[in-house]
Amino acid sequence: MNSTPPPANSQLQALASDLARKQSLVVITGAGISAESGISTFRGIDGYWARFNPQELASPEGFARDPELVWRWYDERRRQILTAQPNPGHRAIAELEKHFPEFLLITQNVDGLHAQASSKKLIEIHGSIWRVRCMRSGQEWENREVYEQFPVKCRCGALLRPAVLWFGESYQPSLISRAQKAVNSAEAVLVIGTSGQVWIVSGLLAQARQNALTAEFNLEQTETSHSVNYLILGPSGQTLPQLLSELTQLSP
Ligand code: BJW
Repeated sequence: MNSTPPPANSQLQALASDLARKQSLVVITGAGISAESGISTFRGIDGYWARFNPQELASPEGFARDPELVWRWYDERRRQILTAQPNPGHRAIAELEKHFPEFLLITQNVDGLHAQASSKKLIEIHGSIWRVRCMRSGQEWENREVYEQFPVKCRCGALLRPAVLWFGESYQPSLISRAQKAVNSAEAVLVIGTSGQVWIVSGLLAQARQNALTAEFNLEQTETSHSVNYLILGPSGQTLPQLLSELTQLSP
């Protein structure tokens, strides 16, 4: 077995040493954190939006026009996620939570992999692919079925929809205010595996304390990169465990 530690990365060491002095951390994640679990991202050449039209599949208007098409896409994703496992990046974030008295993970992902990796202080700001909502009553519940007939209907006869946040829909006020409060008081904010194209990332970062430490983890530079203190390039399934290992050496 090769027990050689990963090569030292001075950026990661410097970030870990800054984080070791902080009491509060907010982590914001996007589809990139789940890419190494085999789940597709949205943007980029391999992303969903290169193959599908977001207005057709992820908007209330698209659902009203063709609920069967939308359900077939969500059902395909449910099947893919069912066989996926959290990767070392998800697990490193669950461990990071234990290092900070104040901590919040805000994920845009609907796949549930952070919870599966044992993250506890977690907001799924775009909802969950494992919840459904009745279009008549507005009631929501957890549902892990893989369907055979589309569109999916409620027992009351009305359509069910995935309980996720589509384009043009508003964030749930209680979730957004919890996220904003945590970001406002956080001493450090990490933004991981997101293109930052959806408002929530730039909106929350703009609210981070003036003197909060900010770091981005991504495969490539994004529109967020110019405004952060640290840019850690590489697959988050590798860079996050490295960060955790550096941090654990400083504050076990
Ligand atoms: C790796 C990696 C590896 C790869 N390691 N990295 C103001 C008012 C009203 C409307 C708007 C407004 N501002 C903007 C809007 C319109 C719209 C919007 O943002 N449009 C922009 C696209 C221009 N926003 C909305 O409609 C939102 N609502 C809203 O803003 O309401 C106003 C409001 C504000 C405040 C309070 C109250 C109300 C709703 C947006 C809903 C987004 N929905 C989707 C789909 C539904 C969920 C689902 O089915 O999964 O959510 S779209 C899609 O984008 C999905 C994602 O969660 C989201 C973000 O994508 P993400 O995660 O960043 O993925 P990618 O693919 O873009 O990026 C992946 C990144 O990972 C890349 O950078 C890779 O390099 C990297 N990567 N592998 C590290 N191994």
